[in-house]
Amino acid sequence: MSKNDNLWGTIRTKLIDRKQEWAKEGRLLTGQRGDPLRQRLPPGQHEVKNWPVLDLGIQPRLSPDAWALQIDGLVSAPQVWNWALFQAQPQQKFLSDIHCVTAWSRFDNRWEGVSARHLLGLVQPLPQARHVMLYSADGYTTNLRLDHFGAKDVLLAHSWEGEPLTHEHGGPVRLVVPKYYFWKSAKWLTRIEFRADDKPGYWENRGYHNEGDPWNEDRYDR
Ligand SMILES: Nc1nc2c(c(=O)[nH]1)N[C@H]1C(S)=C(S)[C@@H](COP(=O)(O)O)O[C@H]1N2
Ligand SMILES: [Mo]
Repeated sequence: MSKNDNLWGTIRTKLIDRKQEWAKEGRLLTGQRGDPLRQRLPPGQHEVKNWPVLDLGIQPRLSPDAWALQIDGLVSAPQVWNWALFQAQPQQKFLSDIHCVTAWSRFDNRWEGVSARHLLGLVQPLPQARHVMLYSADGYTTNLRLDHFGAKDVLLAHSWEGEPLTHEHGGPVRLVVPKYYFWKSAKWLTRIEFRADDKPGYWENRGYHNEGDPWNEDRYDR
């Protein structure tokens, strides 16, 4: 390991520690509820025009050829999509806002990809399936309720603002779940597992809320 790797390792650990501290302290909590029909910004959020990069500091560089998505667990028709199969699915363009739990929001992001609704129609979850676990190439995981995953605005995105997603932002394919804090939107998505029981993911295991609705200010597990 080089000196730089060690330095980066230390910075990364500090960032993760700080986010865990925020959860313990309840940082940024306003105690208010928001109304998405009357406001654009959920409580405690501010708007940014740039697009910050947030992750665990490991940013896999996956070429589309090296990427595949496994869809398995409690489904009638498990799938493995390589890039060609993924591209062969119906493509959709969605517009949505990002709300990150570290308090920035970014409005009107133009995404393109394959909708979660389309995926659900193909794989047909079994009646026992109630939750999904998302797995990423950097070792990250996050959990969603099946009905939250199946909302009509959820997208497996490969493009943002008309350009392929950069690797920093989770390319070749990331999930976008607009109604929940952005930590639910797994970057470098490689597996979707359908489950009967719920299981916390990376941040859900470290003091963050299990569902993460920004309008309820579901920042932390408290
Ligand atoms: N695979 C993976 N996905 C991830 C993360 C991560 O560390 N690894 N971080 C999450 C968090 S906390 C946020 S805020 C968003 C950030 O996405 P961005 O870097 O494109 O803004 O990705 C989410 N998805
Ligand atoms: Mo985040």
